[in-house]
Amino acid sequence: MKLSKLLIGLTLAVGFVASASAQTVMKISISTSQNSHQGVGIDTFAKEVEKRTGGRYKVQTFYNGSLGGERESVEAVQLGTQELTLTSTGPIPNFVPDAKILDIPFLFRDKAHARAVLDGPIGQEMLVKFEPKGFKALAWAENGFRHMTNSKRPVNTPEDLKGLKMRTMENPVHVAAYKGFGIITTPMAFPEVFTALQQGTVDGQENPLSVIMSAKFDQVQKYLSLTGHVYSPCIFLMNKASFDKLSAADKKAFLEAAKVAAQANRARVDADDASGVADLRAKGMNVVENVDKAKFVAALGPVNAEFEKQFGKANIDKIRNFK
Ligand code: EAX
Repeated sequence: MKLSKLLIGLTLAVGFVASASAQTVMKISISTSQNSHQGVGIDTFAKEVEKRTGGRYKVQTFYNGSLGGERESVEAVQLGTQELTLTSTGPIPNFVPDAKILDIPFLFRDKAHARAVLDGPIGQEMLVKFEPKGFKALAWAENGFRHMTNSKRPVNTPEDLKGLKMRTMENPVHVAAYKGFGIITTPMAFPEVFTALQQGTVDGQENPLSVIMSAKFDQVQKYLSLTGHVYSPCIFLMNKASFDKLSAADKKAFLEAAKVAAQANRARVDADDASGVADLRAKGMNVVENVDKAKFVAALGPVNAEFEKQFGKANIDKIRNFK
């Protein structure tokens, strides 16, 4: 081979290696659509990571549970077959049981309270508990306060829920509490919910306005009640080994990208909460805005006593009373 040819070959080979290693591609997934509070969250995250790493990292975004439901995505992140996911805490108890305390109904007064707890010492200590399980938890985001929908009747009090068959997340705290309301609980992964509602496999489900709107549940549910029975956190999870491989500066970039993304996600939840009732009414839903909240709280008396035993009353009070 002529020397010039060899040199061209070498140059091409070096160029190929350099460009191949110039960008690392990672995947992030959500179970809701791109046009949603979670979509805004991961789109912002991808943009911020790219910007803050000068394009050395690219985050590919997957919507609508196209890589699997939330439990499958969290498993994939733990195994490292997928680097990142933004998930609700629905499946989290299987991985980090301590996080269950955040799923207790009527724990948070409002979104400001929940956000302050999650961004404060309690929430930040909880993020660290994901590390021994193979995750780097980058930041808390949210779904918002969950409300009930069904196809049978307006719900004003817990008595109206008795005997309704409702899809719940695969979350033991939710399931225990909703049984306390008298609901027949049917845990199910999110990607199956629309069809289950459409076919009448279940009568109802519960989710924040952001999810109800982006999943178009108004097409298959007549009644919405603003029960606000539980706050639904979301969390940006990354495979721990993938995070550990990053340089110190890139680690900071990922963490900051997740913080900015969480802010964008929460702002969208606020916007959806502001517009949701009018939007869903316009689409034909019957909305009960003022449910008898005290009765819903009272219905959970016995379940709450159980939770106090399980999690420690002092730990629950620490969250309830956080200012
Ligand atoms: O995270 O499963 C659920 O109801 C969740 O709220 C939904 O997947 C969005």
